[in-house]
Order: sequence, then structure tokens, then C-alpha cells
Amino acid sequence: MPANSLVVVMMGSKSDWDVMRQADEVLTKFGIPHECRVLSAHRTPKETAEYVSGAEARGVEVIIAAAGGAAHLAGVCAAHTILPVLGVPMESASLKGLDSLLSTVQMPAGIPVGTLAIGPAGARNAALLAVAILATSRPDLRKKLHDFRAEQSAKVLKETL
Ligand code: RP5
Repeated sequence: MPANSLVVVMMGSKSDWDVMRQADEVLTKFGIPHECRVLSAHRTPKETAEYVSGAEARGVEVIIAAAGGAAHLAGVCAAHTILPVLGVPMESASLKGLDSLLSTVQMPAGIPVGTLAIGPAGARNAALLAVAILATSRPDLRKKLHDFRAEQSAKVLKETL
């Protein structure tokens, strides 16, 4: 695993990767050292706890955790670290991600998870929020975020129908 990752992107299953690759792409676009891992709150509980418990000491600053269904991954991560944890609910086959959303967002007071939207918008926004958190102490990143927003606005304003 890279020694210098500032952000880790975790997901409960490789089946989440098609969506979570969008978080990976945003972090790459902003030049953020990061790593992506499949780890499950239920299928690999011990390894998940160990990985998250060691993240702060090796310099990680933000954790993104995506899961679907009984989506406990972000909450379990938050239980094992004081780093900011951003949860991304995956769309599920049975309940379209409402199960994932509620499982991720309804944390007990004292162990926060910042929960994003279900699916691709959540994946992209989790990465953008991670960049914004890092940017509070990094002026170069702050400028990149301003530029990103300006480009996004310009693109919308250029739309023709
Ligand atoms: C969750 O269960 C994963 O995050 C995934 O969204 C969902 C289904 O996983 P698979 O059965 O496709 O591995 O743990």
C-alpha cells in the first residue's frame, strides 16, 4: 500500500467499483495521493478495523467508505478512527439504495459519518469534499477547487438547447 496516501477510498465489494471509480478519478484529477481498497464491515471485519486503525499514523487525512444494503462500512470506519469519514451509499438491487442511505446516515451521536448522495453523485462529491477538507490547509488545492467550480459554471452557461 502507498506510504503517502492522504485519502483512502474503501468499498464493501468489488461490485461497488464501477461507481467508486468516479471518486478515484476526481482524486486523480486533483493530484491527491490516494489508495482504493475493497474491505467489508461484515466479510472482513478484523482487516477493516486494522486498516482503519492504522490510517491516521501513516498520514491519511480523509476516509471515504462506500457500501450497499446493510451498509455499515462507514460507521465501522468511524468507530475506529478520529479521521473524517465520508460515507457513500451504494444503490442496491432490492431497495434502490434507500437501505444503504439509512444504514450509513443514521449514526449515533458521538461517532460522525458525513453521508453523501446515493450512487455516482455521492462518489464524486465524496472525493470533492475530501479535496475541500484537504484544501483548508493547502492553498494550491484551494486554487484548484476555485478553478474547478469556475470551469463547471462556464460549461453550464455555454449549454445550448
Ligand atoms: C455490500 O454489499 C457491498 O458494499 C455491496 O454494495 C453490496 C453487495 O455486495 P456483493 O454481494 O456484490 O459483493 O457489502
